[in-house]
Amino acid sequence: MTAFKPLVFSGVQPTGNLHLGNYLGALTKFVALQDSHDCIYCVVDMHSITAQLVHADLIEQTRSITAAFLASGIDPKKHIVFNQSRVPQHAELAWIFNCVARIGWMNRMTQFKDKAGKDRENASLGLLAYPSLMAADILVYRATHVPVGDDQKQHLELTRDIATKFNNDFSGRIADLGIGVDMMNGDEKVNGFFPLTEPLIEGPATRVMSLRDGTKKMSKSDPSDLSRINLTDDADEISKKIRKAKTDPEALPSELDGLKDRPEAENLVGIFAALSGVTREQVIADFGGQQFSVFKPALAELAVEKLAPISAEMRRISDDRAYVDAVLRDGGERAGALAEATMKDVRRIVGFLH
Ligand code: AQP
Repeated sequence: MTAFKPLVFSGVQPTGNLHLGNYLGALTKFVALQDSHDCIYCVVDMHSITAQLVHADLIEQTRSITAAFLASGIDPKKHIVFNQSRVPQHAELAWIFNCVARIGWMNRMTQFKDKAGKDRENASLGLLAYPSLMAADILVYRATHVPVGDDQKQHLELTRDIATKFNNDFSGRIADLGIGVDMMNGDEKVNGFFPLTEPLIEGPATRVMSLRDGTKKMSKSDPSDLSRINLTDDADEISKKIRKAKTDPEALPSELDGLKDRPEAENLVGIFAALSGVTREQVIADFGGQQFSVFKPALAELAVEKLAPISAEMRRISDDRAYVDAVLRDGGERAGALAEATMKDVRRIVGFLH
């Protein structure tokens, strides 16, 4: 069998307003990859009930994330946009992966430790198994590339571990059925059913930090709204949040090295670089030696210029609920057909009688 066809998959949880971190860490990459790859972008509503079961309006949140995808420039005709719960094959494969993965692997996940906090015994079983469902999201399409922020790196390593173990555990069946694919695992040539998916984590803003604490990542669930710039914020809110962003009293350094141990300054420089499409070195070349009283207004102006059109487009698309629902329905049908084709083989490999 020939090599895996390059395919991009990624997902975003409908757990709140999308913020600048989601935009720079994920959405801008989703958009850029559309020209070179077939892409599947998913609103992962099943993931959103792992940390908190009951949401005020999960359906509206799902529509809102979809509107953000479309407003950012994702083309739902050329590619696939859908919500996870519409394609039950994700859950079916996740169950098999729950039996492939080891509890020790899940216990080591830093996101689980962060989200479960001190009361681990009381966290949902779904939160522990989150990476198994994420592996299923990706591998049910046999996706080869996943654009994500840096926080998802560990989950993607686990996705490769699950694929490797499945390929090894079922190597005999895969060979008997003749449905293995040759691939490279490092320098070693191996044969298996699932690809060893590559994460795509690069650029100056793979981990955008909170505007209130440069050591914490910008997050939808941070109780302080001042900690993040939401894609729905208007120009005044964006400017206010950047003005109030925590910084130290020093001017910006004249060398990139001078940002070490200055997490807030480093974060704002990274955001500027990512929004303007230049390197952090270039930002330092332009603003080195300047005070934040000069840098922050320039950053605010840039952020408003880049985000205001997306925010306006999001509002326009959100008002057309029928269109958003039609995109998800159509995407769900196309995704479902692809997922079912994979699951037909997976059921044969595992030995389920159908
Ligand atoms: N701060 C960030 N910087 C860069 N990328 C980020 N991503 C999230 N935060 C940052 C990337 O955005 C994509 C979607 O994330 P998600 O909503 O599925 O889950 P998350 O990582 O748990 O996002 P949040 O905002 O932190 O949500 P909560 O507060 O609900 O946990 C992913 O590619 C992620 O890497």
